Amino acid sequence: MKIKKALITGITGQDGSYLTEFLLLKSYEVHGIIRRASTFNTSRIDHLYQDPHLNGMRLFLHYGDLTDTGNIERLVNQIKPDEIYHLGAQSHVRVSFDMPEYTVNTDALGTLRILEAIKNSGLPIKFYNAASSEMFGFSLPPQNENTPFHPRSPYACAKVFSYYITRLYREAYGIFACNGILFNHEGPRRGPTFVTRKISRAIARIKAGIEKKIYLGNLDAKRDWGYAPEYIEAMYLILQQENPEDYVVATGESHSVKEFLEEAFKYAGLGDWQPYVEIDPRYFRPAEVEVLIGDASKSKKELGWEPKIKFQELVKIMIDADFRKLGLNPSGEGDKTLKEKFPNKWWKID
Ligand code: NAP
Ligand code: F7E
Repeated sequence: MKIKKALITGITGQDGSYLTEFLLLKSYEVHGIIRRASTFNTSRIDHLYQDPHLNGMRLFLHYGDLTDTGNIERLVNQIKPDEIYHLGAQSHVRVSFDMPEYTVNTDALGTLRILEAIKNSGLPIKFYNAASSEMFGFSLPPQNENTPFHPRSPYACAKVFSYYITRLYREAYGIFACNGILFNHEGPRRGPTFVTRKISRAIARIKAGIEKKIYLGNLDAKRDWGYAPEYIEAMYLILQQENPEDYVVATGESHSVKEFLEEAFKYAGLGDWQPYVEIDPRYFRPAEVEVLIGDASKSKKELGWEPKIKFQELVKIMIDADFRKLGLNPSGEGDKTLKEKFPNKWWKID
């Protein structure tokens, strides 16, 4: 049987690392684009990497950048992947207000560069684009595939372009190009400046006596938070369908940052969160997305995809992981949930 080849942009990110684990277990040959950095930026995939001189290697890393057209064209033509999972992005909404041009260059034009490379290659490459619930912005919840977009940040504007250019290349050139409109998905590998991980990490540091306080912005914003490894399976399923389409992936539950704090401090045994939290206006955004609640009924019906992990369990999983990382004893309910709900889980517990 022919071995399938996948190319992943953003392989060093939260989602890229889980997807690599998933595809390697599915016997794919996986190629990933990494950025040259003066420090190592591969910590999330180090456990998967093998010496390139060994036989039977199935993970290959290539230097590249989404802002470099020639590099993207060359990699697509060299690797000739069956599937491209385009996850690379400047993914921080707050930062996109500070770096709007860079964000648009990477997140919007980066997608166009890959689609052009696919089109010019003439190869039958399937393309997954990481679209985002941020595109809905101000639109009233619940949000599904038919909800109008009302982006509220340079990041969201770039993702709207990226969404439409993906659709256009599907309609105009017949490319198997799909959008996964994923709502927030989190886990122990989440970047430490996103709010869930910022909180779980700070709680572990408070417990360990390293920190006393956590500084946050808007506590009233509500998000539909799911568990990242489950969302990776949806990405894969989207590219295995008969026809290329766009799908919302979400839990259908929404909670505020305040509720996350309540749940997390309680589970960690610290009691009320108020004494530990200060508001720092620098974390406010010039325009905020107040409420996101996804309606993933299309994904359930057509992909057979449904999330198993909901809010409270997610909080426990993240706290357990951050406790373990600091050598603290986790209370273990999060780990127990993972074992019970995923007896055949494919990802490494962090
Ligand atoms: P992440 O952890 O921030 O990872 C982003 C990845 O993109 C990293 O590998 C990063 O490389 C890479 N990258 C950034 N700029 C690049 C550039 N100019 N050229 C090449 N690579 C670049 O993001 P994530 O949470 O895994 O999310 C994956 C994708 O889904 C992103 O497109 C994000 O916008 C989108 N999304 C995420 C969520 C969510 O809740 N996680 C929800 C909806 C959509 P470095 O490691 O070198 O920085
Ligand atoms: O913010 C509020 C903040 O940065 C969530 C990205 O993966 O999901 C992510 O974007 C909420 C916002 O995620 C702090 O104002 C309060 O309302 O964790 P976040 P995000 O902006 O929802 C979407 C789907 C993506 O596509 C993005 O790539 O929490 N908040 N205080 C804070 N947020 C942060 N980061 N830091 C705070 O101190």
